[in-house]
Amino acid sequence: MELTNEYLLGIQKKVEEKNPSEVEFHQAAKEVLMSLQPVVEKDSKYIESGVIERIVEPERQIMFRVPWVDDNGKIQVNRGFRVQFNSAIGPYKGGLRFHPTVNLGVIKFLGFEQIFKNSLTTLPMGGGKGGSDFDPKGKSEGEIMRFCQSFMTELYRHIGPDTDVPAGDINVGGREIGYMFGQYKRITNTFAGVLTGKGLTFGGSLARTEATGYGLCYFTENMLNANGKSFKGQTVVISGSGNVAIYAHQKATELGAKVVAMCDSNGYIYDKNGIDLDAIKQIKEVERKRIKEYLNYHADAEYHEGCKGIWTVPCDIALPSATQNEIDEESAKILAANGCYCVSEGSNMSSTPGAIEVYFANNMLYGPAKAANAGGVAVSGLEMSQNSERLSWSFEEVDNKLKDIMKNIFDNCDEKSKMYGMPGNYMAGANIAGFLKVADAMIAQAN
Ligand code: NDP
Ligand code: 2IT
Repeated sequence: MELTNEYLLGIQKKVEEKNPSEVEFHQAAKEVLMSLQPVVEKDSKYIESGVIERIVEPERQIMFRVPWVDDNGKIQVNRGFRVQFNSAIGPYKGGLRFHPTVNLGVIKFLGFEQIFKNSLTTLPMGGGKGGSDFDPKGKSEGEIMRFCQSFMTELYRHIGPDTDVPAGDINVGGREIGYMFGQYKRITNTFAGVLTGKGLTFGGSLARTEATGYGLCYFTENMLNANGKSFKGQTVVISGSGNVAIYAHQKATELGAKVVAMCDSNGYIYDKNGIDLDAIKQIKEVERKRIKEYLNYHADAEYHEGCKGIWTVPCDIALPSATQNEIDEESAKILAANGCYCVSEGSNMSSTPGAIEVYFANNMLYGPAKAANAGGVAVSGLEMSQNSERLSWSFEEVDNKLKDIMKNIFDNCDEKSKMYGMPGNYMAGANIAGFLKVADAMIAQAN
């Protein structure tokens, strides 16, 4: 697919001029604009209302200093971000990422995609994202706690249960959310549903931990079924070994697949017998160590330095679940040559534009992140509902709602791909379906 529509090309040009060096944001915007070509050609109201010019401009972006005291008593400083991108259909909602690669362009691509993802869930959530270039690797518990507290000491004034509700993302899990929630509560003297992914003793939802990985597999199973296939008996490669990857492994295995490779940013493991998830959980969730340690549990498995090599492991289905642009054109070609017929994205913007072209050229099934990984934020939305009614639902109740939401997302992507003349292009389907609801709300609200 190419971006050829003159009007949309003009918007893309402006996005690039007004936001120089934000390359990830340019990439995310271009993919959506490309998908919207048949939409503006069918209904001129999306041009006349200027809604697309508006949707690529964040409502508000906040950048702040985060000073924190390290274990030697020295003050360190990081940069904090919160981009409140769109509130047309609900309070800003989206995760916080702590990683040295975080910059404004990364947060803006994530916040932009979150608008459409949250719309697809059908729940009332706008789009936002935040985080910091803080690197938790090698930091002590105390340093991480003090960083989280300092981060919230600024962030608290910008968020609220009806304003903006952050959650986790890379390197922000239950522990960090707990520290940030505690700080918010102390500063404001309110016990409020202002973050999701909370601990189960203070307002967290059952199944939120599992939600993104489970949801990814529910979406993928729906996509496979619609194309005469299923996870059963398939060989699967999952990149990453964090929250999304671990629960994707668990659900894919439950659905009958064998997961043979996983990775972290240092390297990947290949276990022809199927990766032992208990070992991974022990290494990653309990000990917070490197994936290489897996060899201490299974000496006959292989470890290879470098995470990119994971895409050379032959598989039927690939579930990238680490970070953006982790599959490039070269890796996509290797996957295709080795017989992989389905790529479904747990990480946000897992694939470069070149990789996506390879998927389509090889008639592979492609589940785009904003649809495939929407289960996490969907259960965050359910956590907000439970907090509002001051009740908590059972695991089964939440999991069943998640299953329904993921099926509905797949059906909606499928339907829109057909309606706009691109059957099977779930990327376009997701972008269009996510866009239409938000755009109509923005037009009605004239902002
Ligand atoms: P975690 O921090 O729990 O795990 C991240 C995993 O990816 C780790 O194995 C990490 O390795 C690896 N990783 C991170 N950055 C890089 C990098 N630059 N290069 C190579 N490997 C990397 O995060 P999550 O599992 O929560 O998030 C994974 C992806 O899923 C992200 O793209 C996130 O945006 C997306 N996502 C997360 C949701 C959630 O609910 N948590 C919801 C929807 C999407 P290492 O430990 O070596 O850094
Ligand atoms: O990318 C994502 O959807 C997330 N990191 C989860 C966001 C959320 O608010 O639960």
